[in-house]
Amino acid sequence: MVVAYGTNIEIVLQDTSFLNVENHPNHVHGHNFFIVGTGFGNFNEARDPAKYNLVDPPERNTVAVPMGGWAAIRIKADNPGVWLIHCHIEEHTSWGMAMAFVVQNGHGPSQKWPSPPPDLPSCYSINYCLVILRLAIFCLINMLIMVSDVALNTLIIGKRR
Ligand SMILES: [Cu+2]
Repeated sequence: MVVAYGTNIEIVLQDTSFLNVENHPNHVHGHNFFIVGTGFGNFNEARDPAKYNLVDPPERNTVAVPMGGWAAIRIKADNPGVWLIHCHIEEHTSWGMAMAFVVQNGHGPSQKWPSPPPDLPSCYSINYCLVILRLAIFCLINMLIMVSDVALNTLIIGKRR
């Protein structure tokens, strides 16, 4: 999802699975949001928005979506970047309970990302190659240490028997 700077986003998080209904604490990066509504069962687009709290909704960065229910959140997209929304149970994130949304730059000076520094190495520059080469040498040395350690331990254990 790509949105213009300043867009108001409403997301309804639905938690009514057939097999394993459980609480999913959903966290949004880069923004706070307002929890305008929660309920049990499936969200009804024709009925449920009328019950939203638009007067003093709680402002959070994480919402516990009720077991067997839903939570509606509203985000003011005023922080340019790529932001993750995910269940904060890491295992669930690995199952795919995650998405990202992109907030485009605005027009004001504090509404856009600064340009990259002029000395930022490009992917094919010599500096980038040197970084990769250093990493490769570091990994190789670590592997050699691990292999020699295992070999030494095997030798020591072998001598003890
Ligand atoms: Cu979860």
